[in-house]
Amino acid sequence: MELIEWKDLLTSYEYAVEELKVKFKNIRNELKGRGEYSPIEFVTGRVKKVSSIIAKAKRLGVSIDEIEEKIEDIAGIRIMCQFVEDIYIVTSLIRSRKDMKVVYEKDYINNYKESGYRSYHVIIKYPIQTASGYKEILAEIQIRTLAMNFWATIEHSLRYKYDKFMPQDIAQRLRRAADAAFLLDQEMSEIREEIMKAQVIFEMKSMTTRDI
Ligand code: 0O2
Repeated sequence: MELIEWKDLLTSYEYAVEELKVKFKNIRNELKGRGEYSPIEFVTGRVKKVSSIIAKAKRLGVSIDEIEEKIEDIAGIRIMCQFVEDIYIVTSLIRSRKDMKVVYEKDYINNYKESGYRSYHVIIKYPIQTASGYKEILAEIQIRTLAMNFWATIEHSLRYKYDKFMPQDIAQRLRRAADAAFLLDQEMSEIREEIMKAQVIFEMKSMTTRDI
Protein backbone atom coordinates (compact mmCIF):
# COMPACT_ATOMS: atom_id res chain seq x y z
CA MET A 1 0.00 0.00 0.00
CA GLU A 2 1.30 3.49 -0.93
CA LEU A 3 1.95 6.12 1.75
CA ILE A 4 -0.97 8.21 0.47
CA GLU A 5 -3.32 5.21 0.82
CA TRP A 6 -2.15 4.63 4.41
CA LYS A 7 -2.79 8.32 5.15
CA ASP A 8 -6.32 7.99 3.73
CA LEU A 9 -7.00 4.81 5.67
CA LEU A 10 -5.74 6.23 8.96
CA THR A 11 -7.72 9.50 8.72
CA SER A 12 -10.95 7.93 9.97
CA TYR A 13 -9.06 6.24 12.84
CA GLU A 14 -7.52 9.58 13.82
CA TYR A 15 -10.98 11.19 13.87
CA ALA A 16 -12.37 8.31 15.89
CA VAL A 17 -9.61 8.57 18.51
CA GLU A 18 -10.08 12.33 18.83
CA GLU A 19 -13.89 12.06 19.09
CA LEU A 20 -13.80 9.21 21.59
CA LYS A 21 -11.25 10.97 23.80
CA VAL A 22 -13.47 14.07 23.92
CA LYS A 23 -16.58 11.99 24.68
CA PHE A 24 -15.03 10.15 27.62
CA LYS A 25 -13.33 13.27 28.96
CA ASN A 26 -16.70 15.04 28.81
CA ILE A 27 -18.27 12.38 31.03
CA ARG A 28 -15.60 13.06 33.65
CA ASN A 29 -15.93 16.84 33.35
CA GLU A 30 -19.73 16.71 33.52
CA LEU A 31 -19.75 14.57 36.67
CA LYS A 32 -17.02 16.59 38.36
CA GLY A 33 -18.85 19.80 37.40
CA ARG A 34 -21.91 18.50 39.25
CA GLY A 35 -19.78 17.70 42.28
CA GLU A 36 -20.22 13.96 41.68
CA TYR A 37 -17.70 11.15 41.72
CA SER A 38 -16.26 10.22 38.31
CA PRO A 39 -15.38 6.57 37.56
CA ILE A 40 -13.05 7.94 34.85
CA GLU A 41 -9.77 9.34 36.12
CA PHE A 42 -8.13 10.17 32.79
CA VAL A 43 -8.24 9.19 29.12
CA THR A 44 -5.57 8.71 26.48
CA GLY A 45 -5.70 7.52 22.89
CA ARG A 46 -3.50 6.73 19.95
CA VAL A 47 -3.61 5.51 16.37
CA LYS A 48 -1.34 2.51 15.85
CA LYS A 49 1.82 3.24 13.86
CA VAL A 50 1.89 1.88 10.29
CA SER A 51 4.96 -0.25 11.13
CA SER A 52 3.08 -1.80 14.11
CA ILE A 53 -0.03 -2.44 11.97
CA ILE A 54 2.09 -4.21 9.34
CA ALA A 55 3.93 -6.23 12.01
CA LYS A 56 0.65 -7.29 13.65
CA ALA A 57 -0.89 -8.17 10.26
CA LYS A 58 2.12 -10.37 9.49
CA ARG A 59 1.96 -12.03 12.91
CA LEU A 60 -1.75 -12.80 12.49
CA GLY A 61 -1.44 -13.77 8.82
CA VAL A 62 -3.78 -10.96 7.78
CA SER A 63 -3.56 -9.57 4.24
CA ILE A 64 -3.49 -5.81 3.59
CA ASP A 65 -7.10 -5.91 2.31
CA GLU A 66 -8.30 -7.47 5.56
CA ILE A 67 -6.51 -5.07 7.91
CA GLU A 68 -9.54 -2.92 8.76
CA GLU A 69 -11.72 -5.95 9.43
CA LYS A 70 -9.20 -8.04 11.39
CA ILE A 71 -6.99 -5.59 13.30
CA GLU A 72 -9.17 -4.26 16.04
CA ASP A 73 -6.82 -1.87 17.79
CA ILE A 74 -5.75 0.52 15.02
CA ALA A 75 -7.74 3.07 17.00
CA GLY A 76 -6.99 2.64 20.71
CA ILE A 77 -8.52 4.42 23.67
CA ARG A 78 -7.34 3.90 27.23
CA ILE A 79 -9.53 4.82 30.18
CA MET A 80 -7.89 4.93 33.58
CA CYS A 81 -9.98 4.41 36.73
CA GLN A 82 -9.17 4.71 40.42
CA PHE A 83 -10.82 1.45 41.46
CA VAL A 84 -11.53 -1.96 39.91
CA GLU A 85 -15.28 -1.36 40.54
CA ASP A 86 -15.09 1.74 38.35
CA ILE A 87 -13.93 -0.40 35.41
CA TYR A 88 -17.28 -2.21 35.43
CA ILE A 89 -19.20 1.07 35.77
CA VAL A 90 -17.37 2.44 32.70
CA THR A 91 -17.98 -0.81 30.81
CA SER A 92 -21.74 -0.69 31.36
CA LEU A 93 -21.72 2.97 30.44
CA ILE A 94 -20.10 2.03 27.10
CA ARG A 95 -22.66 -0.77 26.58
CA SER A 96 -25.51 1.69 27.09
CA ARG A 97 -24.33 4.30 24.59
CA LYS A 98 -26.15 4.84 21.34
CA ASP A 99 -23.14 6.26 19.46
CA MET A 100 -21.00 3.09 19.62
CA LYS A 101 -21.74 -0.63 19.33
CA VAL A 102 -19.97 -3.22 21.47
CA VAL A 103 -18.67 -6.07 19.30
CA TYR A 104 -17.14 -8.12 22.12
CA GLU A 105 -15.26 -7.84 25.39
CA LYS A 106 -12.04 -9.37 26.74
CA ASP A 107 -11.76 -9.70 30.50
CA TYR A 108 -8.05 -9.70 31.28
CA ILE A 109 -8.84 -8.95 34.92
CA ASN A 110 -10.39 -12.29 35.83
CA ASN A 111 -8.37 -14.00 33.10
CA TYR A 112 -5.11 -12.15 33.41
CA LYS A 113 -2.40 -12.80 30.83
CA GLU A 114 0.65 -15.01 31.35
CA SER A 115 2.76 -11.82 31.58
CA GLY A 116 0.64 -10.62 34.53
CA TYR A 117 -1.23 -8.10 32.34
CA ARG A 118 -4.62 -7.02 33.68
CA SER A 119 -7.15 -4.75 31.92
CA TYR A 120 -10.66 -4.90 30.54
CA HIS A 121 -10.86 -4.55 26.75
CA VAL A 122 -14.00 -3.58 24.85
CA ILE A 123 -14.00 -3.76 21.06
CA ILE A 124 -16.49 -1.35 19.54
CA LYS A 125 -17.83 -0.40 16.13
CA TYR A 126 -17.78 3.34 15.77
CA PRO A 127 -19.38 5.40 12.97
CA ILE A 128 -17.23 8.05 11.39
CA GLN A 129 -17.89 10.73 8.82
CA THR A 130 -14.93 12.00 6.80
CA ALA A 131 -14.77 14.23 3.71
CA SER A 132 -14.86 10.98 1.67
CA GLY A 133 -18.03 9.70 3.32
CA TYR A 134 -19.42 7.49 6.08
CA LYS A 135 -17.89 4.33 7.47
CA GLU A 136 -17.89 2.19 10.59
CA ILE A 137 -14.52 1.34 12.06
CA LEU A 138 -13.35 -0.94 14.86
CA ALA A 139 -11.72 0.53 17.95
CA GLU A 140 -10.34 -1.00 21.13
CA ILE A 141 -11.09 0.58 24.50
CA GLN A 142 -8.78 -0.57 27.29
CA ILE A 143 -10.15 0.12 30.75
CA ARG A 144 -7.80 -0.30 33.70
CA THR A 145 -6.95 1.01 37.14
CA LEU A 146 -4.08 3.41 37.79
CA ALA A 147 -2.11 0.52 39.31
CA MET A 148 -2.74 -1.72 36.27
CA ASN A 149 -1.67 1.14 34.03
CA PHE A 150 1.51 1.76 36.03
CA TRP A 151 2.44 -1.90 35.65
CA ALA A 152 1.50 -2.13 31.95
CA THR A 153 3.46 1.02 31.06
CA ILE A 154 6.63 -0.29 32.65
CA GLU A 155 6.18 -3.82 31.32
CA HIS A 156 5.54 -2.45 27.82
CA SER A 157 8.82 -0.51 27.84
CA LEU A 158 10.75 -3.57 29.03
CA ARG A 159 9.03 -5.77 26.45
CA TYR A 160 10.06 -3.24 23.82
CA LYS A 161 13.65 -3.18 25.12
CA TYR A 162 14.06 -6.97 25.14
CA ASP A 163 11.86 -7.61 22.09
CA LYS A 164 10.75 -11.25 22.45
CA PHE A 165 13.63 -12.22 24.70
CA MET A 166 12.72 -10.97 28.16
CA PRO A 167 15.11 -12.56 30.73
CA GLN A 168 13.34 -15.16 32.91
CA ASP A 169 14.12 -13.42 36.21
CA ILE A 170 12.75 -10.09 34.97
CA ALA A 171 9.59 -11.75 33.63
CA GLN A 172 9.12 -13.43 37.01
CA ARG A 173 9.63 -10.18 38.93
CA LEU A 174 7.12 -8.51 36.62
CA ARG A 175 4.55 -11.22 37.36
CA ARG A 176 5.12 -10.67 41.09
CA ALA A 177 4.82 -6.90 40.60
CA ALA A 178 1.52 -7.44 38.73
CA ASP A 179 0.17 -9.42 41.69
CA ALA A 180 1.35 -6.69 44.08
CA ALA A 181 -0.40 -4.04 41.96
CA PHE A 182 -3.59 -6.08 42.05
CA LEU A 183 -3.29 -6.47 45.83
CA LEU A 184 -3.02 -2.68 46.05
CA ASP A 185 -6.21 -2.39 43.96
CA GLN A 186 -7.98 -4.82 46.30
CA GLU A 187 -6.84 -2.90 49.40
CA MET A 188 -8.02 0.38 47.86
CA SER A 189 -11.38 -1.18 47.00
CA GLU A 190 -11.85 -1.99 50.68
CA ILE A 191 -11.78 1.74 51.52
CA ARG A 192 -13.35 2.93 48.25
CA GLU A 193 -16.45 4.45 49.86
CA GLU A 194 -14.32 6.51 52.26
CA ILE A 195 -11.97 7.71 49.50
CA MET A 196 -14.91 8.63 47.23
CA LYS A 197 -16.61 10.70 49.95
CA ALA A 198 -13.34 12.47 50.80
CA GLN A 199 -12.73 13.32 47.15
CA VAL A 200 -16.20 14.76 46.63
CA ILE A 201 -15.77 16.97 49.73
CA PHE A 202 -12.34 18.06 48.49
CA GLU A 203 -13.72 18.83 45.00
CA MET A 204 -16.65 20.85 46.43
CA LYS A 205 -14.24 22.85 48.64
CA SER A 206 -11.93 23.70 45.76
CA MET A 207 -14.97 24.63 43.60
CA THR A 208 -16.23 27.15 46.19
CA THR A 209 -12.72 28.57 46.66
CA ARG A 210 -12.44 29.01 42.88
CA ASP A 211 -15.81 30.79 42.76
CA ILE A 212 -14.75 33.44 45.31
P1 0O2 B 1 0.36 -1.01 21.84
O1 0O2 B 1 1.70 -0.36 21.75
O2 0O2 B 1 -0.31 -0.77 23.15
O3 0O2 B 1 -0.50 -0.76 20.66
P2 0O2 B 1 -2.12 -9.77 21.03
O4 0O2 B 1 -1.78 -8.44 20.39
O5 0O2 B 1 -1.75 -10.94 20.21
O6 0O2 B 1 -1.65 -9.87 22.47
P3 0O2 B 1 -4.86 -9.17 20.54
O7 0O2 B 1 -6.04 -10.08 20.64
O8 0O2 B 1 -4.56 -8.54 19.25
O9 0O2 B 1 -3.64 -9.95 21.15
O10 0O2 B 1 -5.05 -7.99 21.46
P4 0O2 B 1 -5.16 -7.88 23.01
O11 0O2 B 1 -4.84 -9.13 23.72
O12 0O2 B 1 -6.50 -7.29 23.26
O13 0O2 B 1 -3.99 -6.87 23.29
C1 0O2 B 1 -3.77 -5.77 22.53
C2 0O2 B 1 -3.22 -4.65 23.38
O14 0O2 B 1 -3.40 -4.90 24.78
C3 0O2 B 1 -1.73 -4.48 23.25
O15 0O2 B 1 -1.45 -3.71 22.12
C4 0O2 B 1 -1.36 -3.77 24.54
O16 0O2 B 1 -1.74 -2.41 24.51
C5 0O2 B 1 -2.27 -4.49 25.52
N1 0O2 B 1 -1.59 -5.67 26.05
C6 0O2 B 1 -1.96 -6.96 25.85
N2 0O2 B 1 -1.14 -7.80 26.50
C7 0O2 B 1 -0.23 -7.03 27.14
C8 0O2 B 1 0.87 -7.33 28.01
O17 0O2 B 1 1.18 -8.47 28.33
N3 0O2 B 1 1.57 -6.26 28.49
C9 0O2 B 1 1.26 -4.96 28.18
N4 0O2 B 1 2.01 -3.98 28.70
N5 0O2 B 1 0.22 -4.67 27.36
C10 0O2 B 1 -0.51 -5.68 26.85
P5 0O2 B 1 -0.05 -3.80 21.41
O18 0O2 B 1 -0.29 -3.76 19.96
O19 0O2 B 1 0.76 -4.95 21.94
O20 0O2 B 1 0.72 -2.55 21.85
